[in-house]
Amino acid sequence: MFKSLRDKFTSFKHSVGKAVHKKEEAEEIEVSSNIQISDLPTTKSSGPPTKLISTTTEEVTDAQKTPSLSIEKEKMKKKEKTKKVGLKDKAKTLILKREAILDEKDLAGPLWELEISLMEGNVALPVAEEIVSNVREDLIGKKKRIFSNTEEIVEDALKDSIKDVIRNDGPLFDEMISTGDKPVVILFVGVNGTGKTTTIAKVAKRLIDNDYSVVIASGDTYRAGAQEQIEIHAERLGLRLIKHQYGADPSAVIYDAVEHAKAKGKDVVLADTAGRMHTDANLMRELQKIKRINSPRLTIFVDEAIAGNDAVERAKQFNESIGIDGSILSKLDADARGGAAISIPYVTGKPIFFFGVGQRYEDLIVFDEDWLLGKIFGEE
Ligand SMILES: Nc1nc2c(ncn2[C@@H]2O[C@H](COP(=O)(O)OP(=O)(O)O)[C@@H](O)[C@H]2O)c(=O)[nH]1
Ligand SMILES: [Mg+2]
Repeated sequence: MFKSLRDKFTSFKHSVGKAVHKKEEAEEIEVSSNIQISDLPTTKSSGPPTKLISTTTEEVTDAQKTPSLSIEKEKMKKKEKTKKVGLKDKAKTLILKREAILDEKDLAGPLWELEISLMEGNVALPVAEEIVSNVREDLIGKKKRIFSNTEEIVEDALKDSIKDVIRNDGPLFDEMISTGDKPVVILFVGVNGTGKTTTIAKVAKRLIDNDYSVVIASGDTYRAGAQEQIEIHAERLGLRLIKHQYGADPSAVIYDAVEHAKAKGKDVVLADTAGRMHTDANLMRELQKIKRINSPRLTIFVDEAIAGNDAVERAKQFNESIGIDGSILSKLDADARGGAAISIPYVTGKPIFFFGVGQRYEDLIVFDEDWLLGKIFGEE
């Protein structure tokens, strides 16, 4: 899960680390050209001489900011200071104070590499651009203490920018179920084989565990075996399944399920539908009809993480043509890249409610930004 993104982010951290290092070296050279050998300690201080030269960076940098000061004056000042404070102490304080300021030029290479990496990790282009621009804004011009951990700073910038693109302030799935009129009708849509039916069973199990009563509508009246597949789940979970013949109008099946739920005082109707391509206008119109007749509280788009950018594009198209309230991304367990998980919320402007992470009923994870970031950045 997210291995590719994790590796790429690590490589970005290293690249920025190198840029910082290069900057340090450049400063050291500038500094050393302003210092006479007599300024250097002759005692066995920790680290090679260049390290100690670098400890005076801040002083010299400050002096450089005041061009009116002659180099001679700078040297005098430096010598005075050196006398007052013991060399070792001086080294310590100055090391702690030393800073590097990254500019656009330092980061151009690493940021370009980051954008390519994101796209290779299946992050959609506009999302990759947004992340890169957030990271750029965060890192450039900031004074970074050299002795604070560069990688940590970069990781924080990456995390913040990812949080920004996945942020959604809409109500959570559980809130939507617990509030408002019953039954809550939830329509599941998406292309074929992405995990809609399995996801419905997982969501049903979760609802039952939370003490809701559930009815399932067998709205895939098209694909051979679809009704039997969902029937098995309903039996296992002890749920009532409402179904018609194959070829029947799915709007009518779902309508019956809603009527049944109303009559029996059930809390939730989970409505399956046949998979369809977002490019098939007729089948998309069928979904519009289902929505018109049954007014689902939630229309949830289901797709598989392994489809990467295709899943992102489909999420966008389904949202534009029928309007979705959120997504569920299945098969995250089988996806090494993970870009779709970051891209879908941004591209649709709608939350991801759950991740599917396996074939068992309990392999359903409530979307949580900290969980997602933890997985991406390799914290357990
Ligand atoms: N590894 C894995 N497989 C899944 C997950 N969700 C669904 N599947 C499998 O994907 C296949 C297609 O699922 P199905 O629910 O029939 O898809 P549908 O055509 O969209 O209804 C089945 O073999 C499922 O067991 C998941 O989260 N992880
Ligand atoms: Mg199905």
